[in-house]
Formats: sequence, C-alpha cells, structure tokens
Amino acid sequence: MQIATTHRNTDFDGLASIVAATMLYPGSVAVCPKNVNPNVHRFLSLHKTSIDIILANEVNPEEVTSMIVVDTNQWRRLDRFDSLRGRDDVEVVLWDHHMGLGDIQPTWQCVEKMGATITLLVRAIRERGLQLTPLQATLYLIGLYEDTGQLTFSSTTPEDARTAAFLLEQGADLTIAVDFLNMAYGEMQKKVLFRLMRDAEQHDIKGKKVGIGVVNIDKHVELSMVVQMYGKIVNADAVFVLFVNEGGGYFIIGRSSTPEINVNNLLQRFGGGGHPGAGSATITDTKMTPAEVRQKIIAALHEIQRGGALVADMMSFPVTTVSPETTMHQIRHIMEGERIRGVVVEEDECLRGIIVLWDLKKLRLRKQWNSPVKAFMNRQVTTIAPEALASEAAELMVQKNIGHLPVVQGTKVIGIVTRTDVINYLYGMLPT
Ligand SMILES: [Mn+2]
Repeated sequence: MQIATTHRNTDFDGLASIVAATMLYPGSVAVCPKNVNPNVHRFLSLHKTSIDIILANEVNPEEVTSMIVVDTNQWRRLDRFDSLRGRDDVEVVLWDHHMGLGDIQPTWQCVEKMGATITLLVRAIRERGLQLTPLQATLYLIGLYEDTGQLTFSSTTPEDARTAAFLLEQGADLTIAVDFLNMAYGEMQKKVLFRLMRDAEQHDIKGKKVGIGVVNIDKHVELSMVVQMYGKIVNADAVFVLFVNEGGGYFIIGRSSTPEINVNNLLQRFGGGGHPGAGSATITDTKMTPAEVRQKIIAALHEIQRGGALVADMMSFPVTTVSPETTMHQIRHIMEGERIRGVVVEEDECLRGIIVLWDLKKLRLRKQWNSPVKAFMNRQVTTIAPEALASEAAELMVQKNIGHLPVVQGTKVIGIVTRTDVINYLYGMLPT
C-alpha cells in the first residue's frame, strides 16, 4: 500500500499537498491525521464525499510499503506512521518547503524554499499535463494562500504567485477560498484579540518592538490569524502569544515581520518550528509554568544575534563638511558641484550643524547669500552610531522626516546616511 500523508494539526497546505500527491502517484491513498486545524476540519466535513481521503487510524501501518510525506520533514509530526521510522523496506518520498533540518531521510525528495509545499506539487502536475477539477484548484489555492498570507508573506516566491495564477485559470473559486480563509475570526477569536489588546506586554528588544501575550483558552480553535491581527494593530515587529489550555497543555504562536527575529529558530527551542516569519510550538514539558515559558521566550529574544546590515554598511563617506563661517553662496556652489543635497557643518572635528538644499530655498534676500552658514544651519542634528542597525536608521529618518542622518563616532562625523542609501538598503541593493 502506498500512502500520502502530512503533519498533525494539518493545515490547508498539508491537506492540499496530500490530495495533489495522489494525482502524481496513481494508486496511492491520501491519509489525513486525526488532528487537523479547525478550518480544515470544517472543509473536510463539507467535502468528505467529494475528496478521496481516509484517516490515519483507518490504515494499518504494517501494510504500508511506500509513503509520500508532504509539508513536514519530521517523524514526530506524523500521526501513527512514525512507527515506520528506520524501516528499510518502506520507501519514503518527501515533498516539502521547510528548509530546517529534519530527521526524515527519504529515498527521493523534492524540497525547495517556497511559500507553500503545494507550489512544488502543482509544478509537477503541470509538467505532466494533468487536469484539475475546480474543487482541486480551489483547495490548492486555499493551501497556497494560507501559507503565504495571500502572497504577502516575505517567504512568497514568484513561483507561488505564478501558481496562484495557474490555479485561478483552472477554475479555483475565490468566494469559497475566502470563506475558508476568513472563517478563523469568530466569537472566540474576537475575545482572544480583545484580551491581547488589553493584557499583552510590549517589549523593546534590541530596537525591535515585540508583543508578548499569555492567554487562557477553554478550547482549541484556529488562532494564528488573531495573533497576526494583533501584531498588525499594535504595529509590532514580532509577536509571541502563549495559549494556555484549560484542559492542560500550552502552545505558542509566533509571527515576525523583521529579519532580525527568526520565529523558526526561536520556537525550535520549544520543540516547534515553522518559517522565519511564522511558526508555532506545542509545549510538552508541563512542568514549566506559563510564566516560565514567557520568561524563556523573552530570554531567547535577547539572545538573538543581531542580524542584518549595520549603519556602517549602508552609510556614504567621506562626508562633505564645511566650517560654520562658510558663506551660503559657497554652500550652494558645493551642493551643485558635488550633486548633494546636504552639507555637514563641523568645527574642530566636532559636529555643529547641518544645512540642506531645502534651507537654501528659504533664502529671500540677495545679501543672505553672503552670510555664514551658521546663521541658517540646523543645530539640532539627529545622528546615529555606526554600529546601529541599518533598519533603525531607516526608521529614524522616516520618523523625523529627514533626508540626511550623520553617522557619529564620539563627536566626529564619519559618514552620512541619505535617502538613496536607505532605498538601496530596503531593496537589498547594498554591496555585500
Ligand atoms: Mn506548509
């Protein structure tokens, strides 16, 4: 018997991928874990008769000779079939988009960094010229949209977007898709969101705004969307919420929109995982209290290596500087000659002020051009240190609405960050 199966707490990407696998491996049977996400549960109860799928407890693992595992590379995340681990007589094929180290050692694999596993399977379906029914196209699109946040998560690849276009061409129904993608916001979710707004703490961790919440729940419902909404509302760079189930057991849902905080790395410390931007962990160590788990999350966040470019990597230098006595006429000459919009004013190697093109436009009288720059320069200069993160410089410039940010070490200006530098940084065009 050949089966196609996926991880417990099955999401739409997992479900779509096992159904797609049965198209690619004729004769194989789609086997769904008993525990699925609530929205997947609702989908299955409506479509039970239109998709060929059986539950893990309906299969005798002893009869399995070949197994297609999708959307996970870890034995412990499988339902029941982890008993086949280490069996040489069972062939294992892996389709996955998780790049972290897994313990499944397949005979053959298709593992690539994509927004969703279903993208990889749809590619193979297209290559073989197989036809999709509108139902299949819709299910695959839901899987793709769920894992990529409707193609907005930074893990989304151009191929994911092309796959969405293909699935729409094949008759994927957006009305149905939206219904299943949005149903995760019901009464229970509303309550959780309000509690997070009221009780969650905001931490400043190495310049990143991180929301941390602990919420008691009485039943397990789909909550990742609420965590994401909360993060957006409070404008946090990352959010971690610990859900404490009244019936015992906890789980953490994490979301991050900054490369410096990797949710996958952090939640691996709790036996979970996911992607850099999104993940979850089920806490099995019940000896830890919720307060201890919360403390451990904060400690882990503090340990996180500062990633990403530093101001020193993005700044321009050398910086054009003048003395406070320089005339405005000369300033204009320098700006035109060097094609720059800002000049730093220094005296005795010490920052005194800054003059930008905009200030020149304010000059009305001819004699003002002969006055020294110190009469017009801005003395309240916002500066940044070279070892600050490039993202902090970008943030500061937007906040203060300034186009020039001198980089200062001690009292000396060693570089300057301009809007051009920020644009190069944001679009990943920094020389590496
Ligand atoms: Mn997935």
